[in-house]
Order: sequence, then C-alpha cells, then structure tokens
Amino acid sequence: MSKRIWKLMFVLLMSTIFLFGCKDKVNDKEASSGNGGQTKVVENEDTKEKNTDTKEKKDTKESNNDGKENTDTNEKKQDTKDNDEEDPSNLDKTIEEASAQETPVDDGEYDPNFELIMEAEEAEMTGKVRVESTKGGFTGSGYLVGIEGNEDTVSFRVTVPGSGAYDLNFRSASYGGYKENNILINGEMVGSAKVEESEFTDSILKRIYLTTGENLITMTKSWGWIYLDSLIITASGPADKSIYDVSSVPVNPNATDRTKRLLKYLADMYGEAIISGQYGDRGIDGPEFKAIYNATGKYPAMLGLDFIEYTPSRVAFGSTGKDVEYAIDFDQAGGIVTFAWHWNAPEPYLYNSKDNPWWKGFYTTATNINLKKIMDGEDKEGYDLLIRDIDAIAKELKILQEADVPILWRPLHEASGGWFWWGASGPEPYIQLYRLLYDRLTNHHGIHNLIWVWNGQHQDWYPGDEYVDIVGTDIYPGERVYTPQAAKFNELVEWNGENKKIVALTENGCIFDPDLAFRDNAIWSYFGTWEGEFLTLNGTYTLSEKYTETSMLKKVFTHDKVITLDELPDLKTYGD
Ligand SMILES: [Ca+2]
Repeated sequence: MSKRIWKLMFVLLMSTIFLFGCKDKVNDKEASSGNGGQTKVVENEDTKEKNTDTKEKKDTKESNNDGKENTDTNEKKQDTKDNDEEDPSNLDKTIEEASAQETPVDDGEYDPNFELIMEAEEAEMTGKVRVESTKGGFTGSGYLVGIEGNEDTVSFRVTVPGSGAYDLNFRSASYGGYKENNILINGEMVGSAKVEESEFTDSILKRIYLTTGENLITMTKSWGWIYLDSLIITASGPADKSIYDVSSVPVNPNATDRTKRLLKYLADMYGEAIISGQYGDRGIDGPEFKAIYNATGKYPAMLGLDFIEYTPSRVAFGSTGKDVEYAIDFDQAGGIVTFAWHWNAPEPYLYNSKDNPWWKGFYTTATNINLKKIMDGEDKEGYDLLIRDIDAIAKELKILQEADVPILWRPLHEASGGWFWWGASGPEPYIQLYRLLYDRLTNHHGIHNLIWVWNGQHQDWYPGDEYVDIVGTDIYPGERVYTPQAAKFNELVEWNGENKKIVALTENGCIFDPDLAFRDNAIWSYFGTWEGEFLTLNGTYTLSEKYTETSMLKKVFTHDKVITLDELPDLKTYGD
C-alpha cells in the first residue's frame, strides 16, 4: 500500500485508539473539584495485606505522571479489560505495520526557524470544552474553558516541515493555583503542561519530537481548571550535548572510595548509555529480576530497595527488613544498589484505624503528624521521634558502609505531591528535614557511602547543590507509553544550580524506548521500574505486559546503549 494510505490509516487508527483509550489513560487522575488541585486518597479495597501488597499498590496511586494520585485503579483495570477485548493482537500488529511504514520514510526538512501559532479557539474540542472571550489578555478571538472531565479534550492538527525537536508552548492561565494537564502526541503521553498564574502566560514543553507532516497534539484533563489561549510551536534547534557534562564528585567530601568511584562511573556513562534498574523487594532472586532474566537473558544493573520495614513504627508492629542483606548480595554480584525509604510516621501520630492502618503510615492521610510544627520547634517530642527514626536507619546504613556497599540514597521522595507526610507541609519544612537528614547521617553518624538522590519533584523543593548528587523524578505516564518524557527531562536539567547534576528517572511504570531517548536527547542516567504489577503478575515470574510489552522489554535489556548487570565494569576499581 502507498505511504499516503498507510499514513491515513495510521492517523485514523491513532485517533480511534485515542478516543477509546484516553479514558483509561486519564481517568486515573482525581477529578479536580476546583479546590486548588487538592487531592484525596481513595484506597483500593484489596489493599488488605501489609508489606509487599502495600508497596506494590502504593505507587499506582501515588504517582501517576509525577503529579496526581491515581484514585481509580479498579475502574482503570475495567477499562483496560474492555479495550483488550477488541482483539488486541490484530490491533498491535496494525500499529506495528503502520509504524514500520511510517518511520523509515522521511523526506521533510527540519527548519530551525520554524514557528507556528495556533489559536485554541480554532482547535478541535470534545466534551464540555467551549470558547469564551470575557477574560482579558488573549490572542485571536478567544480562549477555551471546560477542560474538566475525562471526555474534555482539545486537539491541534500541527503540520511541520521536518522531523525533529519542537518546543510546545500552551499559553494558558489558571483558575487559581498550580495546575497541570496531559499532553499527548498521536495518542501517546509526552508530558504535562503546567500553569500557576491567573493571567495568560507561557507553559512550554521543551524538545518534543514531531514527525514530518501532520501530528495530532492533544490536551486532556489531569487537573483541568485552566483557560487555554493558544499553542505556539517553535523549532527547538540542535540538541545540546553539554547538558551531560556534570559533576562527578560527591557533595560529601568524606565520601568513601567506592562511593566516589560509583558516582564517577555514573557521570562517565551519562549521555552515553542508560543504566537499567528495577525495584524488587525480594532482591535478585525475586520475581521481577527472574522474570526479566527469563525474558531477556539479562539482569538489571541496578536493584531498588526500601528501608520501609526497618522504620521503628513498623518494627513495633512486628515488621522485619531483609533489604540490607539483599543489597549486600547484589553488590557482591557486581550490581548497583539504590534505596528509597517509605518512612512510616512515628507511632503517636498513626491513626491505625480500619481505613488508615498503621502500615499505611507513610501516607499523609494515615497520620496526623505535622512536619511544620516539628521543624518550627512547636512539637519537640515529634522532633525527637524523627531523630530516633533517622538513627534507626543510620544503623542499617552503617552495616552497608561496613560491607563497603555504596548506595544511591533517595530519601523523602515525591514530596511535592503531598501524599506523603514529609511533603504535606510545603517545601520549607521539607527542605529543613532533608538538610537535617543529610547532617545527621553525614556528620553525626559518619555515613559516607551515600550518593544523595533528591526526588522532591518540584524545583521549589530543591535543598541546594551542596546536598544533592543526582536529581531524580518519578514518572508513570500510563500503560505502554514508550516516549522518553523529554519535556520533563529538559525541565530537570535546569533545576539544579551552577553545579550541574546527573538527571535520573528514579521510578517509572512503563519503560521508555532507548532509541527514542537518544533521538530526543533525553538520556536519563538510569531508570528504575517499580515492582509488582509494573512488571509481573501477582508475585509470579510471569510478565504482566500491562505497562511494558515483552517485545519492548527485550529491546531495552538487549539494547547496546542500555547497561545490564553483565555489562557493568568492576565498580570496586573503576577509574583506576
Ligand atoms: Ca486565543
């Protein structure tokens, strides 16, 4: 068939997928109630068991596309099931064939001076989206409102002369306070448009790849509640490779020899290759690692673990952690270890009720702890309890230090979302706590095997260059979304100060396509796929394929620019 027919089929198909599929891609966001983007947690009925079950489920809810909680997992599952009944194998095959026809032929020419202004009021709209013109400051004949529900979409058909990177500026204003909404290219999520100002202002997604000819650029509701004036598309120009020239020396001047070598390795690889990572609360012998090995013949280079079960308020209820042993085992196997800490709030602050049991104590909703009062000195007992908890984790970190295991340490993660108590009082107390944690571990306990991975998720929460080795973000863009999230990557590149830091995708659901990461100059240092359903089915060794298909998993783990366990150098002597 001719290229044109394939192209038409492809666009029609993508539009169809979008119309049927966008519901389950976007309904995992809380319906905003116009209350400034506040969210509330709606728990799954089936989160009955503690430990693994809690951990597996929690990130489904907490961090879809690093902004809002997924509050509707059950509905999402139902939608997925319904869609799957439309003979997915044929559908996938058609997409593959259409893509195969699409990709190689590209006779366009990229124009570095390209600029195109498209008025939102002339775009295609669905649902309750409508044109208004009473608010001042717009261009053209008006702007759009009504992006409030899952059916409410705005689509621009954008024709560009050549394939390449383009900045997409969604000129918009907020109804009040910070808002973000999903941006999709031909039905695939590529990032979020963000706006805080109440007057029309720029909201730019940088370096989004568009292909020669027509691209369908769609905004769907994440939070909603914005006025959309126009979309301005500008050629981004050539990729800047200097962004990968980063600091390779730990911020802690007393960092151990192995810690220094590990950061040097990460800095050397940065921009050249991507290090594969996988969370797995049973270590290298757990279902995630075995499932990847069975499918690809490779193990991830990095193991993600958690100090959750070492937290005193969990230990008090009988929890015991094994992650320190898993870390030592993986280090001996030649791998890289990263740790998060789902910090269960101290016992006096836990509701421990039917709806909010003790083991959900890291969630804001399960505790009445007030970090601001603690950091302001109003709650002295709370301060002492936080120190007690830090000291308990320090004990475990010391075991790892004595075993000479360097750790990519990612505490106080996803703070700006507010769903964890350490992020519930705003950036100021969070930054105070982050610095306290740094000081207590480094200077009081003498722990020097840590590479500090900051994961606050918003620039206002950055504690300062002197506390951060790596800037990380967590992105859950939906199911089988393989774009590398270049807009977010480019945003993070600019978050740190003069001393440039490595940027990493510290948690992900689906795994991005490495070819697209190199194409888009969004070469994350490493990725870390979350455990459980993001990879396997119900704790078995069977791949779930819900987020990443086996074909993509194979592509990623056998890719010549993706580093797996067998491809790591000897990290004990690296740099000699
Ligand atoms: Ca307009």
